[in-house]
Amino acid sequence: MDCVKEDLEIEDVSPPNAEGKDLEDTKQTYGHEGEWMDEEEDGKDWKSDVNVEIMAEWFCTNCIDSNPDDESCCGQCGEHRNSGILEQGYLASRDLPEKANDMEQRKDMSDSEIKLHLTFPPLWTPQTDAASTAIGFDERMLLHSEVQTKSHPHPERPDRLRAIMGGLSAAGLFSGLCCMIPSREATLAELEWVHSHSHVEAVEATSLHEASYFGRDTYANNYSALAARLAAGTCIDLMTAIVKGQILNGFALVRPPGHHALSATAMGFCLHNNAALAAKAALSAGAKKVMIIDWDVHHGNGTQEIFDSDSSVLYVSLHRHQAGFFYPGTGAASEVGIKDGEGFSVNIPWPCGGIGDEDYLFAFQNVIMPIVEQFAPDATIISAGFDAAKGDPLGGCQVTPSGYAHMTQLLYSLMKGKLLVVLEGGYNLRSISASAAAVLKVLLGVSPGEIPPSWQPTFAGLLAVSEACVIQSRYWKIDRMSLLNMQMLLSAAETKFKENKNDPRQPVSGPQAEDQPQG
Ligand code: X5A
Ligand code: ZN
Repeated sequence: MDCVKEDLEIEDVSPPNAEGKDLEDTKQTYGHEGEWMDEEEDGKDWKSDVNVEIMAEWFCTNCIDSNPDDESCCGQCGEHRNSGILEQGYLASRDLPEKANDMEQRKDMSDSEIKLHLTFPPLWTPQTDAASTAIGFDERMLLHSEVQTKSHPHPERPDRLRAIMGGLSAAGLFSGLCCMIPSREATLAELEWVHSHSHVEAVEATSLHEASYFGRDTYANNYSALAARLAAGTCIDLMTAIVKGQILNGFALVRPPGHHALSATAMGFCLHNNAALAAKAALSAGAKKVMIIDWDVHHGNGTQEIFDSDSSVLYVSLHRHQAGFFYPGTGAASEVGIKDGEGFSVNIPWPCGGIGDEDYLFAFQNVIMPIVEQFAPDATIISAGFDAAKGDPLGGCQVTPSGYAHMTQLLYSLMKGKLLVVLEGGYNLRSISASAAAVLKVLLGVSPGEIPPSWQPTFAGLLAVSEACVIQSRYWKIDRMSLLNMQMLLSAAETKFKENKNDPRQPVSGPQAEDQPQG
């Protein structure tokens, strides 16, 4: 097992400032700053000189924040300790549903109070002529979970898929509307389309151990290699079926996620790069040009690396970057691809958190759609993490289900429906199940409607998009007028920005940010 141990110790994260990022990561991932590092060193969950009394706590199913034992609702997100979120996803009552269903108690409740407790699927009409949409899912992907040795649950947990599946079923999005494709395991030869032989072996070898780690945050148990093969195989099969015209589009509800997995390294909760494998499958099924658009809040460093020098795969990513201080640290706008692939990586790096729908739509309108129209892909894969969603414990951004629906719609129109959506990250169960449902509806042919007429990016969003525009205009035609317009908005906004206490999250044209609810 010598080679395994060696591989397990590889941690290929080279941030510009590892110390700053580690602290941020630990805090964001585990909610308790520094706590995790203590455990690594001494293997204890608590220090007796600090915690004289041991406080009982519970971890919120929805957002994994810790709560004192005497509270019944999560202080962070409001979810009831025993809510039905794993069965019903975003349609579960946030509060306990029994109260509203119990006629005795209900007598004393007002109509609006009852409405608060009962949630119904919003009304919508499926397109009857919609060509088929396939879901890829397999319960064996739930077997991949962290062997609990830490005091805080890992955010990348099996409940993520339970909540999404629950929400989709409760909303009636499955029955008769979608077809399920049976999952199959990717073969080792397929995995080597994008991964090194030793990487594939290292992942396979984890099945011999009850618990193993790639770096500090990427766990594996006995079933992780199986789950990772199933996730990859599901994406490969869905993509192949789309390119062959057997289905119109597909949603791969898979885990472990994939976009941080490099050709030779597992990292960032990712074992095999599912989206990259789907892109290779598209190419071998006859597609000449493939696009991967990655809206996970983290940069897909693995996907970018795999196709860095490849002009047949266009990689586009929107992500929180913070000048390299946000995980994984890569994805500056200046990273455009190398050799033959120069100009085939497009990075839109948000300089801070708090980025929302209007920034994403602004990026789609000004950089992404113009480039995608020129590239004219034969197949499009969305690396769909939902950790930029409002309420996500890691992302700190503001995207709503409607924002995800509009992004999907823009790509849907361009690709005439031919899309493969691959789940990546996303850690607030309510946010991810509502977002996944919104995306699936668009795949089923339900339009999210017009984009609201008046909307503005934030200063931070404008900054990132115009930076990407300037850099990408070396490779793609970017409309002169929209470049000019952005420059003008920018200089006007710079003045406002200074007046507005230097908050880059202010909308570029309004003081009304204060009125907007903060997630
Ligand atoms: C897939 C994904 C996040 C890794 C964060 C590590 N990974 N701190 O969202
Ligand atoms: Zn992510």
